[in-house]
Amino acid sequence: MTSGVLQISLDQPFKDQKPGTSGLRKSSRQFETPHYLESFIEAILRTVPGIAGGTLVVGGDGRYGNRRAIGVIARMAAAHGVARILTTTGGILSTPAASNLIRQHQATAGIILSASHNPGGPDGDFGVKVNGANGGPAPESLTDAIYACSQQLDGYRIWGDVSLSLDQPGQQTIGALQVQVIDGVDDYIALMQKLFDFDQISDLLRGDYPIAFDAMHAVTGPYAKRLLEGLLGAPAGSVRNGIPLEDFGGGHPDPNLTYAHELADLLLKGDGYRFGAACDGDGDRNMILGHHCFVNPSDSLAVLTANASLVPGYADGLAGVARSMPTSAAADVVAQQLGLPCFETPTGWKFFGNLLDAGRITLCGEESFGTGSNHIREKDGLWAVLFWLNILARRREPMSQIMAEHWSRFGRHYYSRHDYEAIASDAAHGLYDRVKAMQPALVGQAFAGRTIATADDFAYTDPVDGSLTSGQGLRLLLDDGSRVVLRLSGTGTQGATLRVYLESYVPPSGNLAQDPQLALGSLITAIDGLAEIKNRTGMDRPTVIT
Ligand code: VG1
Ligand code: CO
Repeated sequence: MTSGVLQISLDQPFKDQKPGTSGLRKSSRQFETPHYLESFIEAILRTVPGIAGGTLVVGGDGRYGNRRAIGVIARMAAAHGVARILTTTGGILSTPAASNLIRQHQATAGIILSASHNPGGPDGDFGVKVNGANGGPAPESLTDAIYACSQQLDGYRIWGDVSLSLDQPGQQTIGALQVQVIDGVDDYIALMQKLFDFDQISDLLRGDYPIAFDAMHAVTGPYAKRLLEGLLGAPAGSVRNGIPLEDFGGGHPDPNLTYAHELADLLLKGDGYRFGAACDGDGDRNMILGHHCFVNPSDSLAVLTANASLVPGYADGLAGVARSMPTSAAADVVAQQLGLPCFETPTGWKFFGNLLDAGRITLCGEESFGTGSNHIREKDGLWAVLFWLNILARRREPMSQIMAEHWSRFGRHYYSRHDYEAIASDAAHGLYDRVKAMQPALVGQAFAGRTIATADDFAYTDPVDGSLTSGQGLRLLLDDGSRVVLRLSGTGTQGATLRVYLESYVPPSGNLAQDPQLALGSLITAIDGLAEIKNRTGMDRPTVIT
């Protein structure tokens, strides 16, 4: 066994280590290429300010590659003079729990090992995300600098072979580095207990109120079992697929109607459950279902905003709300009626960080099943589940009734996202660039029985630091407030994914009880005609419809 620092040289730098919407995400095979993981970690350790002598939080969603990566990071951290690594038993750490640990322990940064909702295993994906001292995803200025560093790397430093034990809490050292293994669930639960009324929720769940939570064999299993079945008294078995597996049991840990269809069927077709929820691979997303009721994530943010006064952690009022651009304007209408500031940011949680740090917003969310608040700096799946349960415990009304009342007060934003996954990159970019080039001429044209009022590529000036982010999605805004947005995904690993976001508002006096695909039918047909989606992607229908 070699101990001490080794200097390994690279024949040439890896040129493909550009972080996407959330971190560097590639196939597990790619990450197993010799020196590939090490190269990206080296770029992180050379770039993140204050890392020498600092504390690093490290953990992941338990997917294939998690433990190996924690070992590599620890050995490289030792070689770079990091003072302390805080990691968790089994290396299991959800993204929201990691954000909390960084904040609680005043860490310099965090490295989260996850490809989120992408499948795992040797044939699946792996990912590395970097978070800053505020607990949130690194801003683009930092990920750009990490990328630039990776582009010209000629080697890396790593401590010689040492084996790290993650099986139980304890302390180990590698050179001068202290590696502390703690329980990854405790601090998170303590935080939830500060925000929600556990007595009320427990009262609901101990009554005749069967719930089903699907952890999808991913990271939230241990958290959900302790919270829902342990502290809150839901019957054993309420948490399904609760054991994290390296390949998520062969599934796709993406909580939507397509990939979490077993849970969706239980709630939407069956009669056994009053509430259902699922989270993704790393625990930051949530899908919320009631008996025969699917809550669209954009609506979810609006309902949480409208009902926040029922929840202890938010009863003192909200500073403001924010949503990502493709998310529907349902929360905007609530914010306006409540007199709250409302912000529209580009896709990706990193853009909420500055607003949260500056105290300008309390709640925020994305249409992609992400909801969160100022309690941490990531979206938080189980937090959203508890927020909903707290509302249900206070209101004691069926979810479908809560939704119907919400729409009759604020109006309804019919909303859907159509994803065309794994299409040829050339076809996707060709389609996108063509629409972008057409945009200036589209203003004033007829579209789906309306008129196009604005056509642009969304750009955002951060209200806190003034930074500009452009190229965030092609918008067609229609004269009646409806819109269609086209975006190319920044998280896929195979070919390209085209996302089509469709939205149309109906005021409280309108028809509030239509099927969203029907209500949006003319927009769906019109965008296919304009962008030649079927023709250019060669796909008859989207892979996923939300
Ligand atoms: C997707 C979602 C986006 C989300 C991102 C990360 O990005 O659309 O809203 O922030 O995933 O979520 P994209 O670029 O593929 O559309 V997660 O759960 O991977 O941290
Ligand atoms: Co995720």
